[in-house]
Amino acid sequence: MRKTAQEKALTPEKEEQLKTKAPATNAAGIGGLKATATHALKYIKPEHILKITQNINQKGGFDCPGCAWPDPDDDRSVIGEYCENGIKAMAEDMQKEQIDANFFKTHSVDGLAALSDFEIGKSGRLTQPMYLPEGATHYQSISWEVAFKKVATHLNALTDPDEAAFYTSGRTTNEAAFLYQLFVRAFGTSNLPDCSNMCHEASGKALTETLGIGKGSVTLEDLYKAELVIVVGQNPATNHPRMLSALEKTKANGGKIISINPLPEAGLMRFTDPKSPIKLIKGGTALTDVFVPVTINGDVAFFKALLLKLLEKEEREGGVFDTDFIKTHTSGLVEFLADLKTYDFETCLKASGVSKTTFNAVFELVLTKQKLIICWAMGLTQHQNAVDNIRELVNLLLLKGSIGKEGAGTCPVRGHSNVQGDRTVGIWEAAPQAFLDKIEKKYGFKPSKKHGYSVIESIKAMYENKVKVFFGLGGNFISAVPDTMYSAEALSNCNLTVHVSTKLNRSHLVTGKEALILPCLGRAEKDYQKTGVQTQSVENSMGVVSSTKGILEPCSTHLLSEVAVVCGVAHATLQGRTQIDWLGYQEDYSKVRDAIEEVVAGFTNYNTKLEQPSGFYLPNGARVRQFKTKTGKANFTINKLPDWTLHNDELVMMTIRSHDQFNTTIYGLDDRYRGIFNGRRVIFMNVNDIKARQLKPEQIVNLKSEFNGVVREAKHFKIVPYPIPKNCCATYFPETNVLVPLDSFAHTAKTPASKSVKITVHPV
Ligand SMILES: Nc1nc2c(c(=O)[nH]1)N[C@H]1C(S)=C(S)[C@@H](COP(=O)(O)OP(=O)(O)OC[C@H]3O[C@@H](n4cnc5c(=O)[nH]c(N)nc54)[C@H](O)[C@@H]3O)O[C@H]1N2
Ligand SMILES: Nc1nc2c(c(=O)[nH]1)N[C@H]1C(S)=C(S)[C@@H](COP(=O)(O)OP(=O)(O)OC[C@H]3O[C@@H](n4cnc5c(=O)[nH]c(N)nc54)[C@H](O)[C@@H]3O)O[C@H]1N2
Ligand code: SF4
Ligand SMILES: [Mo]
Repeated sequence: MRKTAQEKALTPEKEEQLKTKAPATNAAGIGGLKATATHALKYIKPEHILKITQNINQKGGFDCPGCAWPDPDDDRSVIGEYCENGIKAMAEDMQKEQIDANFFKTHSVDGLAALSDFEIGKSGRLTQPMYLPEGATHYQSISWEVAFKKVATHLNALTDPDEAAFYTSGRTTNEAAFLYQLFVRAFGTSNLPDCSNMCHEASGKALTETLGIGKGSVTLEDLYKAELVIVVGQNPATNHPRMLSALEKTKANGGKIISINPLPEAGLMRFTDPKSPIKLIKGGTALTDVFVPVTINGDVAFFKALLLKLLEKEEREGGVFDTDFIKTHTSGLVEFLADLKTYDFETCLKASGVSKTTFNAVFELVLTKQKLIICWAMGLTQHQNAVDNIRELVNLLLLKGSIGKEGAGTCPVRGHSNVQGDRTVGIWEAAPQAFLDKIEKKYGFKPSKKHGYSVIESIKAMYENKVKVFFGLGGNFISAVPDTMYSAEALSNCNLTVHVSTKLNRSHLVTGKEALILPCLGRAEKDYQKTGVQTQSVENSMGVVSSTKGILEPCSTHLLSEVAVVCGVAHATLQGRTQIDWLGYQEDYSKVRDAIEEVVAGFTNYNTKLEQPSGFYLPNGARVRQFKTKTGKANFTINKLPDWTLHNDELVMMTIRSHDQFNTTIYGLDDRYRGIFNGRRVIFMNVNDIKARQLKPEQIVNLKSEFNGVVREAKHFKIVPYPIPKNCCATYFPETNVLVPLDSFAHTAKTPASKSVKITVHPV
C-alpha cells in the first residue's frame, strides 16, 4: 500500500532512548565549545573547516545562514564571529555527504518519509534536479532545461495566475528575492506567502500602526547603552546566541536585564563566552536581574499591571512619564489612559501568573530607568492576540519616551538570516501601492493590486483546489506550517509542487501530482556567473544591509544559484511577455541591485555602499522620531486582555525550538540547556499538573487538541517534569504542528497561534 500524503507528512514515532538532567543555568561555556567542535568535525570536510570559521560573518566574507542577529559595526573578532549554532548551520549546509540520482533510485518517496527529520536532513546535499512523475514511486533525474519547461507549462496552463502560490523562506538573498517577486508579479499574481507570515508578521503589523515602520528601531550600539533591556518571549541562548555577547556588554556598562518567559531559559540566566579563556575559568556573567515566570500568553496582563502602577505613581507624584516626548510625538494618550483605568491591577497581575515580589522588582527598574529596550520573538508573535502583545509593549516605551533616542527602542529579533531583507525588496503578499507603482514605472507592466494569499490562505486555497501549483524558494513548507494533516492534503491536491532547496526535506515527499526538486548553492559556495563570482546582499535584524560572497567551491557542478533558478523559470514561463532581461540579471547581479535601487527606497548607491566593509543602515523613521503613521505621530493603542479560558483538564501548550534544530532542520537529538538528551518527543509539564492528572514522569502520553469541534492528535510523547508555570506545557516544533489548528491565528497578522494551543494529555 502506498503511503498517503498525511502519513508521509507526520514525523515518525521512533523509539527514543531519552535521558534527562536538571536544566542548565549557564549558556555556552565549555559545552558550547565541545558541541561546536563535534559538529564541525563530524559533518564538514576537514579542509573546509578553517575556511568557514575564518570567513563566516567577517567583512568581505559570507553571512552566516543561521539567524538574523547583526554583526558588530566595529572591529570583528579575529578568532571568529560565529556561535555554536552558526557552525551547526554550516555543518548542515556544507555537509560532506551528497545525494544524486542513484540515491533516489534506491530510496522511494515512501521509504524516505519513514525516516526521521534528522535522518532526512543528514542524507546529504542535493546535487541534481529531480522529477517525480504522476503516479511514480521514485524521483528521477531531469535536466535543468526540461525542469524549467515543466514549471512553465504548468504555470501557463492555469486559467488564472492566482492559481499559483510562490512561497519564500527567509534565507533567500535580496537579489534572488527581488527577482523572484518581480517574476511572480509579472506572471500576474501577488500570491507571495513567506515564512514571515508564521514568524514576525504580528510585529510588522503592530509596529507599522504604532511607529510607522514594521521593523525594530535599535542598533547594536543602543543595546550596549541601554539602562534596561527587557527580553520577552525569546530564547537567545539557542536562537540568537551572539545576542548574549551584546547583553554582556549591556551589563558591563551598568545596564539591567529583565527576562519575561514561562521558562527559566539557561542563556538568560548566565552566559560564559566560549571565546574568552578568562571567562571560561571564572564562570561567566549573570545576565538576568529579574526573571519573570509569566504564564503562557500572560504578557498583556503583565504589561497592563505595570502600566497601571506607573500611571498611579504618575498621577500621585509625577515625573514617571516622559511628558515632553508624549506631547510632541504621540497621539491617543487620553483614550489609552481612559481605557487603562477600566482595568484592575490585582486582576491583571493574577492573570499574568507573576508574584507580587517579582512584579515589584520589575516595577522598580522600569520606574527608575529612562533608556529602555524591549527585545522579543516568537513568544509574543505566535498567539491569537499577538498584535496586542506588541502594541502593549510599545505603549510602555512611549510612556517612558524610550523610542528614537540612544539606548532605547524596539528590538523584534528576526529569525531567518534575510527574512527582513526579503520583505524590504518585495516578498509581500500585501505590498504597498507605492511599491507596485515603482515596479510598473520601471518595468512597464501593471502588477496585480489584489492582496495575495499569505501562508494560511495559501493552504486553504490549495485544499479547496483554488491553487494548483505550489513553488517554494527554500524552506520546508509541510513541516513548518500548522495543521499538518489538513496541510498535507492541501499540498497533495496540487498539480505540481516545486522546491528549490539545498537539502532533502519532508516537503519533497508530500507532493502534488507531479513534483520537482531544484537543487541550489548554499551561502558559503562560490556563485560563478558570466561576469565572475557574484556578491549578494542581506539585511539583518537591525536594518543593516551587507554583502555576502561564497568562498568554497560548489559541492556539485550541476547546482544553480537561486538567482539563476528564478531567472530560468521566469525566462521559460514569460517568454516574450515582458521586457525584463532575466538572463542579463543572471549574468551580473550588480544590475539587480541597480534595479532594487530604482524601486525600493533607501538603496541609493547600493552597489557602492555595499563595498563598505560593515555595509550600510537603511533609513528608519522611528530611530529618529519621524513616525510615518496615519496620524504622523507615534500612536498609543488600546489592547484587551486575551479572552481565553482552559476547560476541564486542558493545558496551554507552546511549541518551541530545541537547542539542536534550526526550525525544521534537526541538527541532533539533544536540548542541552533544558537537560534533554537523545529525544524530541517530550512534553514539559509542571509537577503539580502531572500529579493532578495522576500521571508520572517519563510516562508515555498522547496529546489532543480540540478547536471548533475538530479533534487533532499527536501520539507518543514522554512526560518531563519541568519548572514551567501551572496549566502550561511545552513541546517541540515540528512534531506537534499536527495539533496547531489552521484557524487559530493572530488577528490581522494571521500568524499561526503555535504558542497557545489548548491540549489535553492522555495516558497510552
Ligand atoms: N539555533 C536556532 N536558531 C534559530 C532558529 C532555530 O530554530 N534554531 N530559528 C530562527 C527563527 S526563524 C526564529 S523566528 C527565531 C525564533 O527564536 P525564539 O522566538 O527565541 O524561538 P522559540 O523556541 O520559538 O522560543 C520562544 C521563547 O518564547 C517563550 N514563550 C513562549 N510562549 C510565551 C509567552 O506566551 N510569553 C512569553 N513571555 N514567552 C513565551 C518560550 O519559552 C521560548 O523561550 O530563531 C531563529 N534562530
Ligand atoms: N509549531 C510551530 N511552527 C512553526 C514555528 C514555531 O515556533 N512553532 N515557527 C515558525 C517560524 S518562526 C518560521 S520562520 C517557519 C520556518 O519555515 P521555513 O523557512 O519554511 O523552514 P526551515 O526549516 O527554515 O527550512 C529549511 C529548509 O530550507 C532549505 N534551505 C536551507 N538553506 C537554503 C538555501 O540557502 N536556499 C534554499 N533554496 N533552500 C535552503 C533546506 O532544504 C531546509 O530543509 O516555521 C514556522 N513554524
Ligand atoms: S548568532 Fe545567528 S547569525 Fe550569528 S553566528 Fe550565531 S547563528 Fe549565525
Ligand atoms: Mo522565524
